[in-house]
Amino acid sequence: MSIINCLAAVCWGPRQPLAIEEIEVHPPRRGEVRIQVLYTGVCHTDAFYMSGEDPESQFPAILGHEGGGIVESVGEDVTSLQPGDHVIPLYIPECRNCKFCKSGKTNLCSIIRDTQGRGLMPDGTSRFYCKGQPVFHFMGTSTFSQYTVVAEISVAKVNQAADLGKVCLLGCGITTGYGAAMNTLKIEPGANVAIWGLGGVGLAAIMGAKEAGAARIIGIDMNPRKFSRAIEFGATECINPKDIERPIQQHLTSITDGGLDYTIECIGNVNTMRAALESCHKGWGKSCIIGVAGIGQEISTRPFQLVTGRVWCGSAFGGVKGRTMIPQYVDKYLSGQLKVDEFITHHFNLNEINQSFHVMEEGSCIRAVITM
Ligand code: NAD
Ligand code: DAO
Ligand code: ZN
Repeated sequence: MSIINCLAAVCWGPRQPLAIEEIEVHPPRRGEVRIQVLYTGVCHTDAFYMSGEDPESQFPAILGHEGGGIVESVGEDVTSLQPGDHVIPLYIPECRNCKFCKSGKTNLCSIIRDTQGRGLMPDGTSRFYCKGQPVFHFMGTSTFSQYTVVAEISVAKVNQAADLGKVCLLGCGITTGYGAAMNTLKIEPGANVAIWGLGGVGLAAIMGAKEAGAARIIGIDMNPRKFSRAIEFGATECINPKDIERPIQQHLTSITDGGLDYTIECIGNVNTMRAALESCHKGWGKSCIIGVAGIGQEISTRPFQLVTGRVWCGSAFGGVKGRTMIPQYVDKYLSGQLKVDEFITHHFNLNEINQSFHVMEEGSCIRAVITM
């Protein structure tokens, strides 16, 4: 196996636009695979890292974590994948062997967490070089490159019938919202649910709540342009907190006979996280935090809210064990039971990737897909 020269969007430093560079992608080592990335989505987490506010930010780095591609080559001892396989890289691996994987209680496989958090492959080195210097990996995926190298345990092999330009989005946002409703909260038929934030993650949470048979699904967003799509996805009503004169939790408890059975925060704002918890029904209401808040932010509520039976929880990647469940989600998409195409509002080529961040910031974008 030889070094591959290809193009990648490199982040050279905080608050700088991505630069399209020719890079070297070195061959996969033991337990690794090299993937030709064909498509990638763009997510807030990429923008957050670019801002330099992420304490784990290191530069230069190749970002991206919503990819779809084809295995180009495999390293020593790789048994579950071969060249030609269609795959979705995973930012939460599934080794099936660590304490976390074996617990049956979580999807947070932690076997390569340390090196992944430091932007390196599990052996502590990088496979990317640009202008003679090593470039950091990102989230164990680095899908903003035409070729990437990832750990075998960080790869979901998916049905070749699926369009990778669509199902790449199952690598993060859609799976996260849908999975929080289905796996983390396990919403039951007839439940009343409220969802804060009607971006891609919130819409996916609505999709999950609808599939679970929720009776009432209340979508909440400060941008009323988000409402029509939320209704199409299954929200039964939408509320703009700006239109409500009293605190939103007071309004919601009054229109739902005491509060919601489930609430989901898909914004990343500690005030809406509190509102979501306090909108839950006494005795059993459960609130799930998905949104990622800024550095140093803390949540708070009166402890009595929890003493009286409300439950606060969180969800990462929808509680999904990626190697096992992403192929199932892809099959669900292929059989028409899971929306994916409906999330895509923008398409760009790799050399236009910075535009995808602009449309995300201005609020017109649910998900952009980049053709590599
Ligand atoms: P998005 O920006 O597309 O959507 C957020 C929505 O919230 C927007 O429609 C915006 O108008 C609305 N909003 C903002 N402030 C508001 C407020 N104060 N009140 C009401 N509405 C408000 O974002 P997204 O891609 O859907 O992601 C949502 C969150 O989920 C982000 O914080 C992201 O980092 C996080 N996320 C978490 C995970 C995870 O595994 N936990 C995975 C992916 C994304
Ligand atoms: O195991 O400590 C850990 C971290 C696992 C990663 C969880 C990521 C959740 C949120 C990421 C934002 C979206 C990409
Ligand atoms: Zn594990």
